[in-house]
Formats: sequence, C-alpha cells, structure tokens
Amino acid sequence: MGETDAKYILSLNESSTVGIAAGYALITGKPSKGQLPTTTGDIYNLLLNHDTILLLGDKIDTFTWHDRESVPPQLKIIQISPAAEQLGFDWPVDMAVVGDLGATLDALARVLKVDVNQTPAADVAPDIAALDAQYPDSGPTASNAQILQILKRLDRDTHICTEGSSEDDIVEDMAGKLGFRNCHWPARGGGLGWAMPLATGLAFGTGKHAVCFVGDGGSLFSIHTLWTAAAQKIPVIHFYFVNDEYRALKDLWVGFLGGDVETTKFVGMDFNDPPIDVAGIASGFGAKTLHIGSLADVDTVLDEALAHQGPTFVTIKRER
Ligand SMILES: Cc1ncc(C[n+]2csc(CCOP(=O)(O)OP(=O)(O)O)c2C)c(N)n1
Ligand SMILES: [Mg+2]
Repeated sequence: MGETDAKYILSLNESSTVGIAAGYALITGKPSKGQLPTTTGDIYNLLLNHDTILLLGDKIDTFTWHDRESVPPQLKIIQISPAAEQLGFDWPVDMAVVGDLGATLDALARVLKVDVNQTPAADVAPDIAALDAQYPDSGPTASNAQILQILKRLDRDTHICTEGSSEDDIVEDMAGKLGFRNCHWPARGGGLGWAMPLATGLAFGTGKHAVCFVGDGGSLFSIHTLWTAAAQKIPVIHFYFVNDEYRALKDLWVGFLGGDVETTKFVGMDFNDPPIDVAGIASGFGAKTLHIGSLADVDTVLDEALAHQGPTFVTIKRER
C-alpha cells in the first residue's frame, strides 16, 4: 500500500470507527471515501474513475439493478469483513480478509507506522452549524432536527444501532459527522430484526446505555427484546419512528418502476387502519415509554431515558 492509502486509513481511524462499522467503501485512485450509492448504475459511474476499492464491512450491491452492473472491469477489490459469508458474496473480490475491522485497520496502521492514538484531525471536527442548517427544525421534515438533537446529546462513545428504516441514512450521516465511534449499521439489503436485540446486548455487555433507531415496521421483528432488557435491567434506549408505513419499500418500488410515492397505489404497505398502539405493546413488555413531539422534548426525554436502568422506548412521529 502506498502513502495515499495510509493517509486514508488514518483519516478513517481518526474520524472514528463509524466508517468501519458502518460499512464503508474506501476508494483510492482519485481518492474518495464514503458509502457506495444504492443502485448498480450509480455504483458503476462512481467506481469507473477508480482503480482500487477497499470495502470495510461493506459489500457491493447487485440486487438494486439499474442500467448496468456495479463493477467496471479495471477495478481491484479488497474486502475486509468479520462475516466470512459476506466476502465475495455479490461480486468476486481480488483480496478477501476475514477479521474484525477495527483490529485489522489498527494492525495495518501500525505496519504503516501511523499513530492510531492521535486525536482527531481538525477536518473531522463536527461542524454543528452545518448540521443544524442541513437538518432544520422547520419545513417538511422538521423531525429530522429531533434526531439530530438526540445524537448531539449522547456521549460519542455510545453504541448506536440502526434497524433498516428509511431514517438510517440521516442517522448514519449525522453520527458520522458528529464523530460517533461505536456504530452498528445494517448491511445494505439486510435483514430486519437484529438492531433492537443488538443494542440490548451492547448495553448488557458495556453496562452503559446503548441506543437503537428503529422503524415501526422493522420493530415488529424483535420487539420482545424489551422484555429481556426489563427482566435484566439493561439500560437500552430505542427510538421508534412512527410513519405507519413501510416507507423504504415504497421508495424502492418507485425507484424501480417509476412514478412517485404520493400517486402510486400501494398494497399492504400501510398500517394505520387500525392504528397500532405500539407504546402499549412496549409498555406490556416492561419498557418505560416516552414520546418526542417537538425539539423541545428531546432533552427531558433523554434525561429520563439515561437515568433509567432498563429499557426505554421513545416514539417519534415522522412526517409522511
Ligand atoms: C427480515 C426482513 N424482512 C423484510 C425486509 C424488507 N424490508 C426492508 S425495509 C422494510 C420496511 C421497514 O419498515 P419501517 O421499519 O417501518 O421503516 P420505513 O420503511 O417506514 O422507514 C422491509 C420490510 C428486510 N430487510 N428484512
Ligand atoms: Mg415505517
């Protein structure tokens, strides 16, 4: 590996393990860094200008086919993943490494004589004003500002998990920019049902509050984890996004077939009739239930949740 690569490995370490756990593609050549786009045609167009890609816990999607295949012929692929079955799963790779991402990158950084214990570089210090401007507390998605405020309030070492709802992108964007170091994002196209129990396990293992962001649909796969957390007094906080729909599936549908979400007639993707009393369900499993209705609620809700030695289930109404 040359110096450019070392710099980028270092910058990833500095900017936190977010990138590592999030499933990052580190792309060298004309260096760029970040997550790959979601459709194969967009992935192809990005990778066309690069000679090598280092996939950190990420994979190259092929199921979101659009226009053409994902991988241009010149590309060399190096993939590091803790899950052996993910290696080369969607696309053959030139080098596959099974291993913990943090440990592997630390080892690489040491070989490259990079000081992994340096404090973050200035260019990754959070730009709070830019985040506030990006996620304003007004307009059609004002509740984004509530999510931002939650993350601002949390210690940057907090373990945070996302469950595959359409909020994943913004949670992951905010967490990356704020410098969270312990992030657990789902593999793209991955299975719902892991994040709620994962957060429970992380809170149990660390003895500290862990946080999960989960959609109303996705929560139904593992919501009984609340009972385990209640029984064992595990300090886990679930932020539950209420939109009464499978929004991600609607977006995928119109992404493939055209049209728009407002005018397309969907079947089986709404669950507002009858409405679901999810707070009643969570409470029945032993969770403390709270609600964030406006930005002003966030601080008091967090104070209460962070003081609770058990599961807290916080509903947040999302715009449709
Ligand atoms: C086990 C499993 N079943 C189905 C899916 C497909 N799936 C992906 S996102 C999604 C909807 C999630 O709904 P919700 O949590 O309400 O989030 P929203 O889409 O409303 O943002 C579904 C069903 C999946 N990823 N995993
Ligand atoms: Mg939903």
